[in-house]
Amino acid sequence: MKKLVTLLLSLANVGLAATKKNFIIDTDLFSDVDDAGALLLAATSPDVNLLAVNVNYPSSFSALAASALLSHYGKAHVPIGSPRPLTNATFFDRYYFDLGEYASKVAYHYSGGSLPWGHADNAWDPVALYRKVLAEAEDGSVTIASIGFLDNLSALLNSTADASSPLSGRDLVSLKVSELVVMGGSYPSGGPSWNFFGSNASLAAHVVNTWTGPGRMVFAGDDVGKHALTGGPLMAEGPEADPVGRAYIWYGYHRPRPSWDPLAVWYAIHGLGKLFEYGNEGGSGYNFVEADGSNRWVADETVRNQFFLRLKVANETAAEEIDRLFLEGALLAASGRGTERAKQSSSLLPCRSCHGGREEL
Ligand SMILES: *[C@@H]1O[C@H](CO)[C@@H](O)[C@H](O)[C@H]1NC(C)=O
Ligand SMILES: *[C@@H]1O[C@H](CO)[C@@H](O)[C@H](O)[C@H]1NC(C)=O
Ligand SMILES: *[C@@H]1O[C@H](CO)[C@@H](O)[C@H](O)[C@H]1NC(C)=O
Ligand SMILES: *[C@@H]1O[C@H](CO)[C@@H](O)[C@H](O)[C@H]1NC(C)=O
Ligand SMILES: CC(=O)N[C@H]1CO[C@H](CO)[C@@H](O)[C@@H]1O
Repeated sequence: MKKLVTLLLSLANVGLAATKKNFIIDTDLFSDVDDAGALLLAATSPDVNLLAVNVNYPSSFSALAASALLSHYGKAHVPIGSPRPLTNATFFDRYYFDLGEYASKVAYHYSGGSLPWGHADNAWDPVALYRKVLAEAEDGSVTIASIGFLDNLSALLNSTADASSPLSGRDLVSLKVSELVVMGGSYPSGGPSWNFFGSNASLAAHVVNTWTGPGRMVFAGDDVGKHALTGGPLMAEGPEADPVGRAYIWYGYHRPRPSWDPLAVWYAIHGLGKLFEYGNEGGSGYNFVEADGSNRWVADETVRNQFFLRLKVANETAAEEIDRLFLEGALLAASGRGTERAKQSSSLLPCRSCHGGREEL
């Protein structure tokens, strides 16, 4: 184990020397746990320079959980935005009466980072945060991974000059953003998709239908991660007190989950790589979102900066890659500065409580 950890650390250090992608994540981190997995990937990837995390669901626990996770994985300094007004909503599975809640638990037991427990009010306004980090970034250097609702991005596009930049939100995006990766929709077409209608479908339509280049907009549809079930090895073999491992247990009671957000973030980090290919033949056309959150791909030879993803490997192969990275990231955090905190959390949370959940199912 020690050798493995040393190897991982040295790999991470090699990564530091290479160019890292400037990255912003926009996440709901509330009604599904795969957002937490996606944050683990981004926070522990040697290829990512995480500039900011915007939360697009107004629960204070979502913002606090984002802070706790970033802090655990060594990214305590990353600023976090949250929509207002904040609520104290907690997830309740009113559809299946089956899934559990994780955000408040992660927020409390792993409290840390820029928004420790009790300090959700200090979260940035998402648009102000977007504008600040975009204005400070090199031109054409920023990747945004949208793994939840698109409300904040709509507000960013509509924003006007402020202290950070004299540019409009749309001009700032054109100048700074090289790629927007959007998890949501069905390709080439399909009915209402959760990330498009779950908050405000007209805002999702606004972002997708009026996005301006030259940056690319790439869609990871609902089909991409649906059958790639992950989290199993992290729950079973990961560090006992890893917060994302815990979150998967609290949410799914030891059952793995689809990898919608982790696979979207994997693409945002690595590009097509060994997992993906573009699904739109010839790389042309554009996505159109309707007012109800359904969508369709429109053929248009003149539009060349929009793409949708298909897995080019088996679901199981994609899942193995995500599971491998979950474990690597969790081990790195547990071996480094995370150790003390992990021990502390472990004593706070006797593991019996989580195994109890499984037995009751
Ligand atoms: C949420 O809970 C905190 C801590 O109990 C409290 O200070 C705050 O007023 C609550 N916010 C809302 C909107 O109820
Ligand atoms: C941004 O402006 C569009 C119209 O141009 C509007 O439909 C949308 O609701 C606005 N977004 C927000 C977040 O207010
Ligand atoms: C969607 O957002 C817009 C702009 O903020 C707002 O005017 C509209 O009422 C919202 N629609 C729903 C269904 O909440
Ligand atoms: C993933 O699994 C689904 C459901 O079994 C199947 O329809 C799909 O073709 C699989 N995808 C890949 C890339 O193997
Ligand atoms: C500053 C700003 O406009 N923030 C917005 C982020 O998006 C939500 C949803 O539209 C708005 O309520 C916030 O005002």
